[in-house]
Amino acid sequence: MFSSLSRDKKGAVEYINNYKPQTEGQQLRILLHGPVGAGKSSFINSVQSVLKGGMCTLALADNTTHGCFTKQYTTYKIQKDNSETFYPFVFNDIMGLDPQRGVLVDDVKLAFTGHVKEGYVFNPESKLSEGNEFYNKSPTVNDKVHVLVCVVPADTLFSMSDETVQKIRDIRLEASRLGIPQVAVLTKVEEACPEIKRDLKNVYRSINLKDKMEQFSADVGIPMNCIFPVRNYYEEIDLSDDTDALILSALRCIIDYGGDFFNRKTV
Ligand SMILES: Nc1nc2c(ncn2[C@@H]2O[C@H](COP(=O)(O)OP(=O)(O)OP(=O)(O)O)[C@@H](O)[C@H]2O)c(=O)[nH]1
Ligand SMILES: [Mg+2]
Repeated sequence: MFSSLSRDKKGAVEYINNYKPQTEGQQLRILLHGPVGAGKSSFINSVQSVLKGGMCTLALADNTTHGCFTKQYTTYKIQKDNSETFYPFVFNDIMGLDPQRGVLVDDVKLAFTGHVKEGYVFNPESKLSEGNEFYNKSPTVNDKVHVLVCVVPADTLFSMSDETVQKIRDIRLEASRLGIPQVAVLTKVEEACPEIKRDLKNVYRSINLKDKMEQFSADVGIPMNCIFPVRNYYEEIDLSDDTDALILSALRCIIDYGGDFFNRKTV
């Protein structure tokens, strides 16, 4: 039988496959930020895995808990149907928001406005200066960030340091100032709630998770309808419809929000 879940999935995949920014050559830039080890790289890998229908490791994820693994400003593109074309949206995975050694809020702000060049290695000690070879003096619309995604782990949501929460808030405020839409992706939901570990579909019923989302929403100021619970692909070999459905609904909303901003800015 054709379940509603696989029908939804088909619809979401079609929507994403057919998505086109208004102008030819435009590209939607999605910037991921959040605490170290939150699952930012794993989320990019998960999106690619869902769209390709098999496990992918485009943005290497790390399974150690020390320091930040992602240090470079890197753009990830996803190839369409093994052809030479790419999806018209790209991801930037930024170094984690560690209170001491993480990326500087000032550098995230520079990334918003397209001033950080590909390959820049973030320096937690000092901000990217205009004289640096990785400073992009004349960013195009494609270099700018069109949607900001805050990735936070559900299982350790409330053990985040005050500094990290403050950094998330600062970054969000700057994005708001620039009119950049924001979405949050709550990862590791199965680690946060035993009922979800038992069955991922309980994501929609879990009071426990809803409480966490509400608290997080109040802490950082992202509305509930912009917070998406997901479980990333990080060790399984086989894809599952339930996991896919969560990742796809997050991605669909990210694209929608980003697209709105993009069209508004360029019309
Ligand atoms: N259980 C569980 N583990 C996850 C999930 N997503 C990521 N992980 C694990 O969390 C660890 C960190 O994931 P990464 O994707 O490297 O995290 P990151 O946010 O890119 O980290 P930095 O680049 O260091 O800032 C890895 O061991 C992943 O396997 C998830 O949804 N559930
Ligand atoms: Mg990473």
